[in-house]
Amino acid sequence: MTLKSALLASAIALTPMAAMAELTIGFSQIGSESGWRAAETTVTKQESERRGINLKFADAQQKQENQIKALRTFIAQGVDAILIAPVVATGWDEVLEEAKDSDIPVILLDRTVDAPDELYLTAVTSDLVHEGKVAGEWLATEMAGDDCRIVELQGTTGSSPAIDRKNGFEQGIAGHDNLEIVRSQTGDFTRSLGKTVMESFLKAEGGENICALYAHNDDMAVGAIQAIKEAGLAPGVDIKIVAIDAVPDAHLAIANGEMNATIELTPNMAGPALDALEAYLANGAVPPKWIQTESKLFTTADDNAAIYEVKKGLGY
Ligand code: GYE
Repeated sequence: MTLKSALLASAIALTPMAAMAELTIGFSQIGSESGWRAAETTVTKQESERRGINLKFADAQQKQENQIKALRTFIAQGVDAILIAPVVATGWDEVLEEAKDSDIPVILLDRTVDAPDELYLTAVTSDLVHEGKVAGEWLATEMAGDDCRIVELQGTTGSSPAIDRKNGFEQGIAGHDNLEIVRSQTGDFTRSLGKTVMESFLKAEGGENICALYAHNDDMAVGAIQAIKEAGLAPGVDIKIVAIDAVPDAHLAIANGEMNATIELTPNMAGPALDALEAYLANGAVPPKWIQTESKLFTTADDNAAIYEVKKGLGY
């Protein structure tokens, strides 16, 4: 523990709630590319307000250079800690070193980085590989040995969810020779590009030759559903659809028979992150390098209409 964090810890130890109320935290958010991302931003602001934290929010518009600029600004401002959802996995070592040199703890939210783990306090993420594997295993069970030509909409190129969810899905379908990924391309986690890329898949393969879509997030799946309908096909029936996030519109699509399964990703990464930060700053409690959030599969067997009604008011 450095002198600065020791002094801060002793100050917080004396007046824990008041000291937390004086915390200033910089949050470098990727952008608002998906409904899930918007919900994460909402929840992070709510969790900070609840704790009396002064949150400095920076939206990077999906550009790494904007996130690096934001981190340097936070460091210059001498914030007490930094939260970052890193848009891609590489290119962070230098700026994370600068934060470390300034004694500013950094916590990663929902994505990881290819950097030495001493450069960040902890990462609050789901098991991204497991999510992909659950999706693959669900499709294998659903197809029950029938042949299935699969198209895949990948997340943002170079991001840890795109890398890990692709690897996990391939693990999930491994050993099932009846399942084959015939097209795989990034839709950048957005509805619009998900629709455009699905249109290209339908044109290239012929809709009748596509059995299933695996999308790395629900927003790309929702865009693809529009493309499938415009091609005169029934999403969820002619083409099975499995994705990840469990945003309200995915539950609505499943309830309407237009999608088949989604794996839930909680938008509340900030709660566990701020709890860990509070313990670290108050008494030097070092958290594990990975705080894992749970992943839950939802299918047509669940009451998706009711779940939609509950979730639609939660900041998505
Ligand atoms: O699945 C997607 C967002 O980083 C795991 O990013 C997150 C992903 C999430 O764009 O909706």
